[in-house]
Amino acid sequence: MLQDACIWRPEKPRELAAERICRQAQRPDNCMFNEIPLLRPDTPLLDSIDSPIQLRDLDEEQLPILANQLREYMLYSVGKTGGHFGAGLGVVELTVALHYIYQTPDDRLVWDVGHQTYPHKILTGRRDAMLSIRQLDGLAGFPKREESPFDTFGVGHSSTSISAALGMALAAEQQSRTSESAAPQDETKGESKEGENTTRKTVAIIGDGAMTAGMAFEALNHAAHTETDMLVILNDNNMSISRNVGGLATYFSRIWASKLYNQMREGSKKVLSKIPQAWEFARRTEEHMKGMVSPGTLFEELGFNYVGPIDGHDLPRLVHDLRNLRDIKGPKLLHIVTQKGKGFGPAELDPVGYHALNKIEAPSNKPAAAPKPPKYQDVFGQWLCDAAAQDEKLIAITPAMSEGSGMLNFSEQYPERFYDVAIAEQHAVTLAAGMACEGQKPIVAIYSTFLQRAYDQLIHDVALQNLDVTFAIDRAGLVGEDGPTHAGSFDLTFLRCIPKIIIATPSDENECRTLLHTAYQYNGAAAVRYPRGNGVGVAIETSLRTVAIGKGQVKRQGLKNDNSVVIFNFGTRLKAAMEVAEQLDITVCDMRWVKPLDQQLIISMAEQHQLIITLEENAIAGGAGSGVMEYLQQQGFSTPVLQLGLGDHYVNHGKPEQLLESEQLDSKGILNSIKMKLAQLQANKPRNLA
Ligand SMILES: Cc1ncc(C[n+]2csc(CCOP(=O)(O)OP(=O)(O)O)c2C)c(N)n1
Repeated sequence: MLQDACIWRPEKPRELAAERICRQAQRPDNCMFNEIPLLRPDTPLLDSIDSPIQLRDLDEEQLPILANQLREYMLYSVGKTGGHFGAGLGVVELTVALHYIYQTPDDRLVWDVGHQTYPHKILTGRRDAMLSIRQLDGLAGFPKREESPFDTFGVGHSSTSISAALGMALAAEQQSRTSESAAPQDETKGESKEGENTTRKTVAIIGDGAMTAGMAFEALNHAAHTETDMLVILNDNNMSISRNVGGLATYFSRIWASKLYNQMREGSKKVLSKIPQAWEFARRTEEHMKGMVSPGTLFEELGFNYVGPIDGHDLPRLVHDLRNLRDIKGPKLLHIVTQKGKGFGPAELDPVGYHALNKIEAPSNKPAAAPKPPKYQDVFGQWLCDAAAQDEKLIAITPAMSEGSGMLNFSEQYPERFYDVAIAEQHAVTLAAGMACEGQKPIVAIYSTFLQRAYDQLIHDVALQNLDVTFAIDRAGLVGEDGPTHAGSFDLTFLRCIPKIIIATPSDENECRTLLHTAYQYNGAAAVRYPRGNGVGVAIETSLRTVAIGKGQVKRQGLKNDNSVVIFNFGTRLKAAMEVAEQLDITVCDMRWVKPLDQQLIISMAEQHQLIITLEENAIAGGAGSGVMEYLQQQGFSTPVLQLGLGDHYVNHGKPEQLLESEQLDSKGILNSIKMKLAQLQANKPRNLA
């Protein structure tokens, strides 16, 4: 049966022969896969490549065969593990060409976002390890410097590649100068470090989505000014996670559409260059036309040598152009046009749906699992629609994350009040500030990790001016398989110190709705942080209700004795706290608000208990528990406090439950920590008395 279900089924049976020919690489670049292989495909050429050094030994004619096997292997491995999908398929040919032409890892490839690096990982000695990707102790889903010398720059957030590559290129120039000036004094030291290649090349690979961020343009601007030798490859697939939006996206589409014009231009140049007056006239006319449609004017004006647009799946063309560009000095930009999900039929048709893939489970006879509670992102999305129906001043803003943030329904129901601003978190926040100045009520839906990008805007543009902006902060806390680049570990810490902002931490999906509405009604900066994934399964009210700001709730009253303990829970760990409380018979408070804290509740609980536990899915350093400690200190309490949360380290990727366990934030870990603290207090008692 499994055999039957496995790999690479041709669309129609009669195409089998053609597919076989294709596999034998007589038409290697024409293969289209329509199913994910469940069994390891036959990829002999790929299997012979354990390092790009071997790849560079291949004949150019073999490269399309390799690309085809690489694509098939990637389908297989992502089917086994789940993970990012469409973006990697779109850069298979580019990845092969880059490692073929450049002397990696001496020459530096700097990938943007990094979700497209599965083919790069496969070609750089991690083929078999791909089956561990995004799993605890396995490969990371993004480039990671500790993982491989080929991963030159750790990444996960977008639009960093040009800055990082420029830094590397400038460093190469510095080192080259140093080694040149060192050479006459010491003839034996011709190079700056043993074996180091100081004329190394640097290439940044950035998508059209990532190019929309200000940071990418800051780097382009600087790169052109320095005239540094580097190549930027713009991988233009017209997609971010959703369809790419904005003037830049339109500009790129026009460039591609004007390819015909470009070809005509090249043809006429050759003819006209032989007639000087006609050439001068044509040149001026061309300058004029360039402003309208010519490829790359923008980049050329910035000071880049622009080449393209070219078909990014045409391997011979890629190899040819990269070879030429490698030997041209100065800042260059190669514009390639690719198809997200290339080579896998369903992904080509639905690139949004196939941005990432879930692990393919083999068919089983097990009864279907019970439906899960709604995801927090959808609870937010529903609240957004309901609140918008009541208040026409409501505006919703997303920096390119409309699907992930649960805003699709809203965008369809209220298109005129929905703004996808592209990957531009800083702009999203200040845009909201501007709207708030004019009396609108903007909501910025943003992942915790990406809000880090807009910290100054949050303080300087929103909070300082006391503007009425609500932040719906998704993916707060650990995020699982995406790992530390995407974990929302710090928002409570960096928000808590901002004057005037209010901060809510719902502990279930219904509280999420209620606190969102309460924050929205507050006239000022307000943040509600909620986690990735599904709710805990409580009923969700349909009404739009608010609760008191800065007031928590006693969820469970514990035993009053010499060992009495209270847990102040902030957000997602309430269920685990309640389980522990049942076992130890202790008190639990759902604090709801990190700012303002429920000071009355804190004081009364401190008076009644011998040990206070603070619990949060945020860095302990500076988090909600620190707020409790500060307040107790101010009030002169010396009740011992145990702060539970994320330690002073980055938490790697893995299943959410594994990570919670490793951070001792599951019920077992919380229980152990409390028991240990109680034992420590007991042990210290006699010593104190002695
Ligand atoms: C700063 C930041 N904001 C948002 C994201 C979420 N994100 C991941 S991939 C992606 C789309 C990137 O589009 P593009 O650069 O064109 O690459 P493609 O997926 O099309 O290959 C987005 C918005 C991110 N990684 N970093």
